[in-house]
This record gives sequence, C-alpha cells and structure tokens, in this order.
Amino acid sequence: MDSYETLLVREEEGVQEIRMNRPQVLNALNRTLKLELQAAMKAASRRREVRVVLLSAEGRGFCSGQDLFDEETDGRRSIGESLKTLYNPLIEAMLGMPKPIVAKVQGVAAGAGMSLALAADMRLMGASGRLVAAFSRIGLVPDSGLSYMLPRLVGLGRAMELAMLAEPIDAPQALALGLCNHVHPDAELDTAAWDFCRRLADGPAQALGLTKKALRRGAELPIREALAYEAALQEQAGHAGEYVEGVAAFKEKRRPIYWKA
Ligand code: T3D
Repeated sequence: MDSYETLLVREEEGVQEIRMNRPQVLNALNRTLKLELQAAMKAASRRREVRVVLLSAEGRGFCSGQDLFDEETDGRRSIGESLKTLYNPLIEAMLGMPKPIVAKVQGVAAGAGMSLALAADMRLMGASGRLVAAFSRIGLVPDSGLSYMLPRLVGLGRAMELAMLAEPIDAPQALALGLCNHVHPDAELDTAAWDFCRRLADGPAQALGLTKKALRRGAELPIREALAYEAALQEQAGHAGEYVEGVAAFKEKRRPIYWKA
C-alpha cells in the first residue's frame, strides 16, 4: 500500500480505512490532502482486496473544508481552476468507485468537508457531529458536488435554506433529514463504523458495486432508460459467481460466502 503525508491508511478484512490526518486544523483540505485523497481513492478503486472504503478523520473534527491559510484569499486566485483540478476529480473518483464508501463523521464537516461526506455512499455520525454548508458564510457558493447532492438528499426547499443560512445541522437533525444513515454515541462510533463496513465487505462485492452504479445512474435517467440500464447490470450480475453462490446458499440453508465467489 502507498504511504501518505496527510492520510493514514489501513486495511482489514476487505475494509480500507482512509483517514484524513491534519487534526490541528480539523482536517482542512490543503493541496497535499486533496491530491492524496484523490490518489488514495483511485488506488482503493483498483485494489481487488478492497471491498469497502471507510473515509474517516483524525481528531475532534471530520473536515473543515478548504484550508483557508493554504491559498490566496484576496479574490485574485482562480477558485474555478482549483475546483476543476483538485476537488472535482476527487468527488468523481468517489462517485465512480465501484465499491461502497462509508463516511464516519465525528465533530464538524464544513464546506467542502460536508461535500466530501455527502459524496460517500452512506454516512454514520457521532452524536456530537454536525454538518455546515459553510460556503455562504465566506461569500462562496456550494461546491465539490454539494449543489448536486444536497437537493437530491433533502429536497430543493430545504437545500436552499441549508446552503443559504449555513446553520449547523446536528446529528439528530441530519438523521431526520436523510443526510446520514445512523447516529451513534461518540465513544461507540468507531466500532459501529467498522461493524457496518465489515457487514458490507461480507456481501457480494461485484453486486454491491453494480448496485451503486444502478442507484447513482438510475436517479438521473428517464424510467425507460433506467429499466434498460437495470437489465444490463442484472445481466452482468447474473453471470457472476456471486449469484451462483447466493442461490446455492439459500437452497442449502446456509450463509453465503462471497469472498471466494
Ligand atoms: O480553492 C478553494 O478555495 C475552493 C474551495 C472551497 C471549498 C470550501 O470548503 S469553502 C469553506 C471553507 N471552510 C470554512 O469556511 C470553515 C472555516 N472554519 C470554521 O468555520 C470553524 O473552524 C468550524 C465551524 C469548522 C469549527 O469551529 P470550531 O469552533 O469547532 O473550531 P475552530 O476553533 O474554529 O478551529 C480549530 C482550529 O482549526 C483553528 O486553528 P487554531 O486557532 O487552533 O490554530 C482554526 O483556525 C483551524 N481551522 C478551522 N477551519 C479551518 C482552519 N484552518 C484552515 N482552514 C479552515 N477551513
């Protein structure tokens, strides 16, 4: 596995944890962290042994968004260029990865940190976690996929309010809005996240990758095309060993073992 300056990466039982490691600034995204996250996501995507990615962070916060001390903030720098070269490829690598990505959000996820959390396929939050669409607080607009993901998750009216007022969304509120899947007491979040990821890693890896594709793409397509896309993906799944093992296990009244399928 590669080693990084701003990330800690470990792998266990098919789960690869990619942990942001700049706790002193609540894991603000400097150039190195953005590039390393991009590289780590691409590497996880390629590695066959990795069945699930757990995106997490060191310290009391998940990610405070763009590192406001790393780049010029005098209004002359091209932020559009920074998004095109550093943020967008990262978000695309996450959305296109044919494996589930789970974000473990402890403490604050602000600005592009919130976008990162929303680009994961599922989110688990600690009870003291909070999401802040902080962009409008500093005179910017939602980026790194937030304008795409937020309305899809919470509806347009709510997305407008969250993006414009940028009030912190606490964990119970995030759960009620559908912005996270589960909330756990802070002290139990790490164990809960690993248990959750191990359950996913025990599943049929190829079928889960295709499920991600079906749900992400399906939401964008007209119904006839979505039906055709489902059929094409199912054709692929139906020829894989995972399907044979899944049905055999059902008939033999045992748990399926997908690792070897
Ligand atoms: O290229 C581009 O610019 C385009 C990309 C834009 C995408 C974006 O993400 S725009 C949004 C950028 N992020 C923010 O505006 C959030 C700024 N931070 C905050 O509002 C607050 O820090 C938080 C709400 C996130 C957390 O508040 P709190 O009270 O829990 O912590 P704190 O005391 O403010 O921060 C702790 C330390 O982290 C502090 O350092 P210090 O004083 O202990 O030495 C603080 O300066 C540092 N920190 C927090 N956020 C950032 C940061 N350092 C650099 N960049 C940050 N974003």
